[in-house]
Amino acid sequence: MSIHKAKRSWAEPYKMKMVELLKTTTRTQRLKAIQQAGYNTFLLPSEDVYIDLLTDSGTNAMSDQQWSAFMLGDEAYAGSKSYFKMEQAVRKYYGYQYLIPTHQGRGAENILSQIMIKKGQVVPGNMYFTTTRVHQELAGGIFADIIIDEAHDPNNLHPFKGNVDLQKLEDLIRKHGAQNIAYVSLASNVNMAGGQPFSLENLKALRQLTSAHGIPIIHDMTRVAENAYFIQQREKGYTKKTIREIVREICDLTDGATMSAKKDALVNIGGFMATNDPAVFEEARNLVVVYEGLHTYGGLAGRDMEAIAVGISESLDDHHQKARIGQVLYLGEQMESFGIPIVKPIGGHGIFVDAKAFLPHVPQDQFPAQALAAEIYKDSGVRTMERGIVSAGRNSKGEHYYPQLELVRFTIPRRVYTQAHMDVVAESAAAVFEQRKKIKGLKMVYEPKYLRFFQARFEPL
Ligand code: P70
Repeated sequence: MSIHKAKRSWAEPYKMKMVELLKTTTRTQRLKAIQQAGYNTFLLPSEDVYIDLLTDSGTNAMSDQQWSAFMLGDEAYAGSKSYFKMEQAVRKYYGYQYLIPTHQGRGAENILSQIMIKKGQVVPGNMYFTTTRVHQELAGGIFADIIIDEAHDPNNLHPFKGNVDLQKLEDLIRKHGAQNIAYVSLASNVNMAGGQPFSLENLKALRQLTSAHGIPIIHDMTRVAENAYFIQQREKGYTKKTIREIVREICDLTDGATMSAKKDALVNIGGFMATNDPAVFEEARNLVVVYEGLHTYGGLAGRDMEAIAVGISESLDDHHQKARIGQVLYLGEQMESFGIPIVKPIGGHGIFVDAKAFLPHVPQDQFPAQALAAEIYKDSGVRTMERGIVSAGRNSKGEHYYPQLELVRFTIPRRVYTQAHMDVVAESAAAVFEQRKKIKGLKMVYEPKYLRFFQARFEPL
């Protein structure tokens, strides 16, 4: 055997042409910064952050092709050429016929929810997402979680934790009647479950069940390419299919979609709503002018729509996804080797640390994930995000939802950080893990009415 033991590593299918310099901070500076931020990483100035793993949303590095497409942006108020390019990309790669651009995902969620939900209707979904649920509720809908139970268990190794539990959906249909179900809100690569995919087998069965009852499927396709990668890796019959083919098959099994293009589609801003239903399109075209802008730009600049069109195509490249999810896997395996409890299987867009297992001595109403995110920042300037009780918010009676998953998300932007950055992150998490017994909970001292996690403030107990 030769000295390199026949090891064949893979690497990113791109190289760097420009870099952004980062500031390093001292521990004293970080202690002050997190205190001033009310122990909420959303309130830290990014200048005080070294490695920013708050989100993969809008934080991706665009390619030279995307940047050059920027220069082709047609900034006409009406009928922009760039709109037609984006429409063409959505039709070609996703198969949806009608496109309404929006400033980002939640703009699309607002319009779609207003059109498709009647007051009092139930909206079943494969786990809640914060902005999605808030728009469903503002439109008078009642969210019902129909994800499989395995998704709520961080240690369960089910390969498709994003799957819908069809029995739960059938029970809802029986209880409320199909006419009282607005649609099934189906997210690909479920964010709050840890970036976990559904299988095509499950989606096909869901399609059968919903078609039998005339219930539409609305696809939150924010991370559909990542879901397709897992199907390619894990599902029987799909190993030889391309991500592009799998994505198309997923979209073809649904009736419409909302998307935050800030994730999969590799841009810094943008989103859309898409549908195959001309009546829904008609209404959306009416509503979008109230909230976003004319239906051929929906709050985006022409250059943004150009970059989205290119980004959609780049996101479906098999090598791109292998490197993207490969980097997440690398970080997760490093953390596991240090004994840090994380959600398994390792998901698509980040590593989700199990704060309940990390800090078993901190009760959930003392916000263990929030406290842990603050500790990680103090240790190394790495910024992460709480995805637990603070994110879950309160129910209509004003009580906290107590989600089973109490997580800290280490989210990886696409094409931004190196393997060495991942080493620094894993080592910081390990250093905090060694000191875990000394970490205390927090109390909330300011709570906003909507999506409280963004602006809530805390103090140490
Ligand atoms: C994140 C971001 C956004 C998102 C999403 C899914 C599955 C819709 C949207 C909304 C940003 C975020 C949002 C709320 C709380 C924290 C962070 N997710 N559906 O970091 O899209 O942001 O473009 O309006 O993941 O996960 P947009």
